[in-house]
Amino acid sequence: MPNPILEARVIITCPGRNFVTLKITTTDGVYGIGDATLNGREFAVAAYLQEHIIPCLIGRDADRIEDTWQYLYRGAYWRRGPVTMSAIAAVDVALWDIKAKRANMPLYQLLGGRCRESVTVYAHANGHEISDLLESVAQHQELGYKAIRVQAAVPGVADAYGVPHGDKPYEPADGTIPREEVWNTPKYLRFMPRLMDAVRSKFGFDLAILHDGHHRMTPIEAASLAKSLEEFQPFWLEDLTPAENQDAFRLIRQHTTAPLAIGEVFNSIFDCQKLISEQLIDYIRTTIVHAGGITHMRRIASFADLYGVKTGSHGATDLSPICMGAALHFDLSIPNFGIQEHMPHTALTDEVFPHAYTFANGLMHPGEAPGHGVDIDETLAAKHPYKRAYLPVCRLEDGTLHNW
Ligand code: GCO
Ligand code: MG
Repeated sequence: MPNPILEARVIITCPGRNFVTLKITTTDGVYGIGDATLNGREFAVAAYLQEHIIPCLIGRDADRIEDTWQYLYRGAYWRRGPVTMSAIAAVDVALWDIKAKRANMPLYQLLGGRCRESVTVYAHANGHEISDLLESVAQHQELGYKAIRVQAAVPGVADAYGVPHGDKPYEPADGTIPREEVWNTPKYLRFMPRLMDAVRSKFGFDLAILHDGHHRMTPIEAASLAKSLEEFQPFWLEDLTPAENQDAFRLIRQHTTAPLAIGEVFNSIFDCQKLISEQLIDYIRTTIVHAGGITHMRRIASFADLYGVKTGSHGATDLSPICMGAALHFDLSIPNFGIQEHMPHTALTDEVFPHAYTFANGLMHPGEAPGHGVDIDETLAAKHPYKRAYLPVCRLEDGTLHNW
């Protein structure tokens, strides 16, 4: 029996930061929701959905998830890119939500059932000084985390990635126009071994330690960082250099056995085809929302599995709780899951998006609610309207525009 789509709507809300949600309702009254948030470019995805996708959804059979994915991907003629792929992802996740609700199953069951008991997540620790960072690592360990990302301010460098300004929790999209940060790579390269040494000396080698380079190095700088940190056995080094040129990672790989992770800004399997098939990375960090939904993420994960590459999905607070919920079902159901990023949302965001997923002892579970288990309180969402916000931009000390 077909299950035609009756209605689809975009909901934009800002419970502290902006989120875009697609809500699809079918003629039998079941609804599903998908995350469509693209930090700093929210209205581009909202307009893509409203003007170009929703008119084609009405009357389509909600059960035909793969066919709908192909229709939206191939049918647009213009392929890929963060706006297109986030819009497709929102539809895809909403349809998986509907299908799992109709089957009366938590989504991971529909995806083949669980491959593990729960999902290991990593937290963010940071500090203005190494001593603050060590304290932050200790606090996260007390919360139960077994894997922790470490970022600290670099002496003599105005702005380091991943460190809050002042005492507020870290949240980079804070400018009504983009804030300009100033960066110095050589100072960072000299500082990082000191940071890692301090962390390993205090916490030993059992704790999984991660670090994010946030695209700021050239390939040879990245190789030099990885080589210098290898002895501290990082769980991974993330986004050391941009990957528009996937070959850049071959150079890094030639110099180090430190595990490499990348992919939070990728949108499709083609962005990581060479990285994976030539085994230039160890973890692929694409997410449900920015890489075409569950349907496309399953394709990326299956491809990665052939080459011993594991997943390590992006899970920052600019991805809504809907993405987090969907990611946890995905993580539980695939064989080559590696780790999942977890940056907890604010209490208000959690209230706007009530959810079945839980955290305990460094592990998360998507819960047993039918569907992906995340909902949206539209009345509360409406009380927190969109506020324009930009991610920062980054310049070198001589004023050259760099990668943030
Ligand atoms: C991470 C990320 C993020 C991004 C953010 C940009 O590893 O969590 O690098 O924090 O900076 O998602 O919008
Ligand atoms: Mg990152």
